[in-house]
Amino acid sequence: MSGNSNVTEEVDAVVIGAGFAGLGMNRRLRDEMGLSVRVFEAGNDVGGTWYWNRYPGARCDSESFLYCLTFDKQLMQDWEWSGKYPEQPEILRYLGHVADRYNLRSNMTFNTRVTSAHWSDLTNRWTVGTDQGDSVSCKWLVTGIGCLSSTQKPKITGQDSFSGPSYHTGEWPHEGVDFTGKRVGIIGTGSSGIQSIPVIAEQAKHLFVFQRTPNYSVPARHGTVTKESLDEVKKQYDDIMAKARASAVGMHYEQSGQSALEVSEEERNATYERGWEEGGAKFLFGSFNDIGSDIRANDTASDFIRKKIREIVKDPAVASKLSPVDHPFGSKRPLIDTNYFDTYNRDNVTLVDIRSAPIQEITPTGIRTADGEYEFDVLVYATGFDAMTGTYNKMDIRGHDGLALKDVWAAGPLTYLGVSTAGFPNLFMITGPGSPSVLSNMPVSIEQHVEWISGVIECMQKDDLATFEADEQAQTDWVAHVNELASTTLFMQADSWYLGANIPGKPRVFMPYVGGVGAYRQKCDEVAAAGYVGFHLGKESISA
Ligand code: N01
Repeated sequence: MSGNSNVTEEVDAVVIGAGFAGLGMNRRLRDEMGLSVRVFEAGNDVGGTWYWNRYPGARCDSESFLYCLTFDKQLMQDWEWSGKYPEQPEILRYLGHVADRYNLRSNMTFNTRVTSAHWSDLTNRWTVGTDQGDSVSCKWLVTGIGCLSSTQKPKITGQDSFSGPSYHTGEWPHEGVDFTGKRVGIIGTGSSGIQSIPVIAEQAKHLFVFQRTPNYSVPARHGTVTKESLDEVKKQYDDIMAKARASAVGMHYEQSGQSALEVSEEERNATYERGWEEGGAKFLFGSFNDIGSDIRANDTASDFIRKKIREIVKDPAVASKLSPVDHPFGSKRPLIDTNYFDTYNRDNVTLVDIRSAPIQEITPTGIRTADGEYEFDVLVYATGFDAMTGTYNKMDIRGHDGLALKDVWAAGPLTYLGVSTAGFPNLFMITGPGSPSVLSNMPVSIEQHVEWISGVIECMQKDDLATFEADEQAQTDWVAHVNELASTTLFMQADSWYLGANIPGKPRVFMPYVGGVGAYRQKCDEVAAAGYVGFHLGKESISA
């Protein structure tokens, strides 16, 4: 059936990745739909993002009870989160529990990276190749590869000469790193940087933070959760998740309906103050509805955070360097932290502003910038990821007539609904570019795609269809819609990874869908209800 004599296995579906997406998809296709499934995972166990990102302080910004799979209500009742925000070890334990509970590892192949996937118009099947020599033929190919899974380590002159160990936050050693008595240099002050800097500072002899762009951050107000509060959530879980699914960002909070500009300064500051005290997403979502769209409204929030930075950080020169001025609050990923700005009051922490005095080279003993030399024993790269497209581009994915996905996406990713791309039949991307994905609480968006993709496959089985493929025009219209929505927001005013701006040479295209999780779900449901309008359904089954 595969037409390839080297094929090592024939299955209905191949799923790439064993994080939330791969686990959820495997469970659905294999256990609920009875398909044969092979899952490939590069790591040596399940976990995805949470398998790789083990840096000190790593935790999720979504509250723990929202950061879960919902396909089994009993699982939701049984699992007891301990933290307000789930910490990396706990999320990894949770995903391990899900794998154990449903025996999801039995058809997973670990330590194996998918390197190629080639579509055949003759057989209407994919042949998936791996770095371990597998060659698996499948009818459906589903990527659950994450949006932030290709680490970005900038090329800096002399970096190979550094004599101490160096680590990327996204590929952290499983045995951990002991910084006791060490001088540490860290490059990067995004989410990974602001989470790890306070924790490393507590352990290290000295920490040098190399900051190119200061970031806004609000306190997370992290803590433990009580059994009583979790029990209360569990009683209302259906309601909470229904709200999350219909919301803008996959969380159940009520979004404020008020403009920051229609209240007095006193009232506005009182609202921000409450958000600051409550912490986390409440600051952004519970305050005003135009912070993300109106620069005048945004200025009020940005000013408030800058004032807080000046209050917290004792040295005014350091506070000034830590205050973002080149982009509006929220135009980069909003950050929440624990003691981040406070950390710069410690005697053993030095902020090095590499915007005004750029890094010239990494030397065997540290970093030389335009204004001095900084010596340390360990170097940490908190420099982020080639987001959303990086991992796709690393695989040799070929559709009709050998068409390479990375060529089709050379000027930016092209998808219809962020789940499918024209020219690549029966390929489904969980939280692909053009879907809400990274602008949402990921498990909510992941499960929506798992459900929608399984709906397509059920329909194909029922109608004995061979192929399912996005229409070029529908795709063009969707990409235009995604861009148009983004252009009405302040997201376009920052050099963020959402726009590919962190990768030299990457096309500047806003990749996620900003229209909101609820609106997006509705659109996907309408497309399905209308018989998958905007997709071509190939009627000729090879089994016919
Ligand atoms: O990466 P980033 P991240 N020289 O790209 C700097 C998710 N996440 O790993 O801003 C010097 O945000 C760069 O500087 P600049 C979350 O979605 C979630 O921190 O480009 N500096 C920046 O400071 C997040 O947004 C969670 O000027 C260089 C930093 O490195 C995404 O992952 C936790 C440089 C990179 O920041 C990525 O976050 C962690 C260079 N050549 C991550 N290149 C939670 O849920 C880059 N930088 C909490």
